[in-house]
Amino acid sequence: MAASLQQSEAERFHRDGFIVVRQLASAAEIETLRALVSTLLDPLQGPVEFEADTGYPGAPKRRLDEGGLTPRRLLHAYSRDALLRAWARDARVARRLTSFFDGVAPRVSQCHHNCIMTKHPKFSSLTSWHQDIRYWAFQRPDLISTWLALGPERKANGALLVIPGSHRLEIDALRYDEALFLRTDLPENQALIAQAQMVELDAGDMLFFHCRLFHAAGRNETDTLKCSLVFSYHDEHNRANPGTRSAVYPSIPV
Ligand SMILES: O=C(O)CCC(=O)C(=O)O
Repeated sequence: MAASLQQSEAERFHRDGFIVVRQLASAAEIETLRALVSTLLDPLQGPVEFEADTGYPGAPKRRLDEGGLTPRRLLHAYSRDALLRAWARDARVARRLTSFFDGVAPRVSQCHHNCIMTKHPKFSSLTSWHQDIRYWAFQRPDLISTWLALGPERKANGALLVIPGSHRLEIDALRYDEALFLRTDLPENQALIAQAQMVELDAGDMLFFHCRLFHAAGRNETDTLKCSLVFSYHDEHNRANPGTRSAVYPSIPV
């Protein structure tokens, strides 16, 4: 990739807090990944976060409620399969992350995201406005997640919404609810949310987004499963705080 293209991607990433790289993965690569996801879903292989575990609006309250055992995240993607490990450490991804981390080498976290997000028809809940960093503990709040679409992502199946530039905002603690989602009853939050932009993706597109970027997503209203492969990275100088859930498993150099 030309240095100037890499620089302009980095500039846009730093300005907006996200960037979409179209067709980073080929159709053949996506087909292989989708075949793997099918084997992980049937028969279902754990560990899995179920809809009932999310506590999100519209999710079944208990695992034994109708739809409660619908898989929402196939956890620990990195340790599930060599193909997923290869994706976490893919050179096309690593090169961009290094550039977004101002030349410092990335490490993939095994503690955060590190999953295949699945959004099933019928029993998918929506995700309210939040920043991923809210439950993560690192020396610096400067991590980047990659979101590889394994199929189309549109409004109808719960595509992500982002607020461009929101990773640079300092938000008063009173503007969050107890679970650290943005309170939607406050006019100042409503004005912020009005700036949201939908991130429509096709299979093979990759979204890179900063851990302070506000984002949300809707339900899957279609009759087709949506799935995406998601990893989070920090630079090798930015360590997880000892004793926190961010430090439970070591990060892996990419
Ligand atoms: O697909 C979704 O519902 C969004 C998931 C999300 O934002 C997250 O896991 O941080």
